[in-house]
Amino acid sequence: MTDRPVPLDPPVLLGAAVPLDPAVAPPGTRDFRDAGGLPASGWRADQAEQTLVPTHCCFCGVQCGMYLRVNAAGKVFGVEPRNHDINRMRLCPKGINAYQQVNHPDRLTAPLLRRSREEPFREVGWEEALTYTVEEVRRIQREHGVDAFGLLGGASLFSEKTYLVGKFARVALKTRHVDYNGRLCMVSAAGANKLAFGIDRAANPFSDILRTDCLLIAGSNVGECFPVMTQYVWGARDRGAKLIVVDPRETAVARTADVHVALKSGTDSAFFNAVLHVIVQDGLTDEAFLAAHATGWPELKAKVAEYPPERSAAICGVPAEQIVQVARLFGTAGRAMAWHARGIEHHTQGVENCLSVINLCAATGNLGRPGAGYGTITGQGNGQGGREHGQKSDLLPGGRSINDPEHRRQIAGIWGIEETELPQAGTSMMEMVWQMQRREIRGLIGICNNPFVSLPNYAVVKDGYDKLEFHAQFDFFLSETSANAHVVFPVTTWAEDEGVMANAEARVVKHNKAQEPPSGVRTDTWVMCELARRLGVGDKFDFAGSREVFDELRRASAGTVIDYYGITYERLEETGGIAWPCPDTAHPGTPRLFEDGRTYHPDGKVHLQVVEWHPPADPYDDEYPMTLTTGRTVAHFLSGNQTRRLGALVEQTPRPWVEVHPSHGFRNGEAVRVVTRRGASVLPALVTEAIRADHVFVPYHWPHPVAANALTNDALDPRSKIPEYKVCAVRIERAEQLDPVPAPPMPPGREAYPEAQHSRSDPLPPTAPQGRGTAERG
Ligand SMILES: Nc1nc2c(c(=O)[nH]1)N[C@H]1C(S)=C(S)[C@@H](COP(=O)(O)OP(=O)(O)OC[C@H]3O[C@@H](n4cnc5c(=O)[nH]c(N)nc54)[C@H](O)[C@@H]3O)O[C@H]1N2
Ligand SMILES: Nc1nc2c(c(=O)[nH]1)N[C@H]1C(S)=C(S)[C@@H](COP(=O)(O)OP(=O)(O)OC[C@H]3O[C@@H](n4cnc5c(=O)[nH]c(N)nc54)[C@H](O)[C@@H]3O)O[C@H]1N2
Ligand code: SF4
Ligand SMILES: [Mo]
Repeated sequence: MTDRPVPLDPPVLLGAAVPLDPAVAPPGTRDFRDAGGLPASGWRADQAEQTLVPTHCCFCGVQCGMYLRVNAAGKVFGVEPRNHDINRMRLCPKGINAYQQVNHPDRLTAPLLRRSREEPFREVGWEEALTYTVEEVRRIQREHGVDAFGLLGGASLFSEKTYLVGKFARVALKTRHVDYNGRLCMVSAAGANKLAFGIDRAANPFSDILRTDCLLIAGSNVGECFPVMTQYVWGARDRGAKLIVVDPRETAVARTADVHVALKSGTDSAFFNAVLHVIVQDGLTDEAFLAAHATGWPELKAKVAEYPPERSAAICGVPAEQIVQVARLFGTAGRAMAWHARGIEHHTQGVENCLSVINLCAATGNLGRPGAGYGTITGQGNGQGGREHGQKSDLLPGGRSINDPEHRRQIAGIWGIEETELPQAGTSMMEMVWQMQRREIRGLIGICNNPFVSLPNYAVVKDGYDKLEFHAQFDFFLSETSANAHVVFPVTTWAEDEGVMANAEARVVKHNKAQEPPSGVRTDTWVMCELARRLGVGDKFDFAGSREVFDELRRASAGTVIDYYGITYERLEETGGIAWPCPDTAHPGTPRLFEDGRTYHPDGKVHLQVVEWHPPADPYDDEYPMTLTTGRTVAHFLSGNQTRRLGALVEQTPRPWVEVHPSHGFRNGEAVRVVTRRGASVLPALVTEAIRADHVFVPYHWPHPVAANALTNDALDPRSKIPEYKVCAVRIERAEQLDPVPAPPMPPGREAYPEAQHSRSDPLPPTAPQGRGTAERG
């Protein structure tokens, strides 16, 4: 922040050694050469009438720019690199293959309907599907009350659609029960950000990574999950920055780190408290910064005094010297930065874990300066934007609280309803499933989520959904969840509509429409507006498309912390992206927060929070002595409904596996039964020294019977309500037969996939990039 002397930037060398130059284009502040849809100069189509449409990848929170290639018939058929300043031409395996979804033979092209789960689906017309849905909404709400119908949204939707999900729930369905899949993803970080800073977004742009002297990455497999972001990490390394990685596994990025802290899952807050303990002891805190800009320091200081390195070393299963080493590297760096992701957030103490990292940055004065700061790496393409405008059960547009009378009045005014008509806060996604089990929620619409693969404790999830009297899903491919529904609405992919997403830097980017949807397919926006019209509130949903919704969203966010008012489609196209808050159309956006020394709390201070470590929810005993942790692999995305259908990605990674340390005596590829208190799966072993001997790891992109989520625990963080995906108690056993990998569900009348999908290396597990295999060495 400003009153601390800001060292002059070391000159950033231009040229081959620095892959990305932060001086060229801090987001949203400079002209953006690549705007306006023009391909690189000198490019000429090699086919008549072929065009390139500038847009962004649909998958992760990096939001790489790309061009979609469109042929003379107006169909997307390929991808071209785009020199957007986020990614400078680069794309990862998912980004390169993303276009194949658009004209994929598995696309849903007609609504599917059945009145009971005993019947097969029939393809029906839109009229029948919409009429039946509205009848069921009315019946369930008449018989059991408005709150007996729920809505679950998603953060792969454009922000316009996420805004509509929140409005559709409150104004058309009039229910309190609306939530979304970001609840499974970033809510712990969101909770911590709001408590500490009064604003929920990363504090610094990616380009600041290039300017830091010490980069700490906690609980993120950047190399596989945000592959293009690694360019920023290597850029920082080229300048000599130190790298610290905190992860029970030696991921690709961890392998190159100065310090890799391979702690036990579920112990991060004990670790970070001890790091701060040493920083205090060594006099490395920034007392001037703390006095001027923070509250709660005396209490926090007293708490971390209870975490000497020896105590935390025992909890975390790492050497005490490593804690001291991390403290000295971070505490003595001129500018230090911390980024984290789900590894520290998917815990019953997810909020505390994030707070313990914020405490570290604030106590060392590392906030609000180039190269000094803090960020959570948001996961889904619109993981950031998806949490801003009201699809979360307790939020209204602009991050307003649904519990705040003034906020309620403001939004009721914009929506043209009485404040008293606005429902109160609902519950979280997993709690809604428990309510389905208890038949408190009897009808549900799901838009952009696949809980049968992605929610924890599959047996509970299946039971909850099976108890629904009516269930509709919107998707473009038939997911495991949609395949269990009564109605499936076929909707557009990201390439068939326009709209915005906000990436992990809170930079709002514009996605453009590259082709017309296949016949029979509608946008999520159209379906929500049409259902609203039939529910009698069409006047409140009179939107021709994304642009009209965006204009209402801008107005609804004006004057809030999450201010989009100054962001227009035209400006996004000109600039390549604008970071909010952006209060007026002349405002350049806010790539870096807190530069003026103020947070977004009324007192302008960082509110430091005392953090206490507690053990994970699932206890260890003789039957379940080890730790299961779950996460991702580079080739697949989330529930896999999008990527398990793309040939190259399936070939790269056809099936899940279990990563085990060589000390357990398994051979590579051998069948291992992974057993928890909730279920069991038999998976091939990937034998590797890159995981703690007391841990196993399973990637989660596949359904039952090879679902990681048949094993995981549905315990929730009491504040953020995020499930504890990253740690539960487990045992492993030698088994005979691998469990089969089910083929993706198909709509009626289409040729199904063969029972199991093979790659050239099947049945051996693929060598994960982080998998430091040892089997070859005997
Ligand atoms: N290829 C690919 N990329 C993706 C996605 C995808 O599905 N596939 N999904 C996107 C989304 S929505 C998200 S949320 C992000 C997720 O991105 P990440 O959070 O980076 O990915 P994960 O694999 O969930 O977990 C990250 C790391 O946490 C470690 N970990 C486990 N337990 C602990 C712990 O207790 N403490 C610490 N410090 N680390 C721990 C794991 O070993 C793992 O390496 O990725 C995004 N990008
Ligand atoms: N064990 C374990 N489980 C986890 C995690 C973990 O680390 N471990 N990670 C969690 C995390 S971080 C996340 S984010 C969740 C994700 O969980 P989900 O959101 O359930 O997973 P997705 O695969 O993103 O599901 C999105 C569905 O919507 C569809 N879709 C995509 N775009 C659109 C669109 O524009 N409109 C509509 N209508 N549909 C669309 C896709 O085809 C897909 O079927 O999983 C969580 N589950
Ligand atoms: S890094 Fe993320 S945004 Fe970029 S191409 Fe890969 S999945 Fe898409
Ligand atoms: Mo996520």
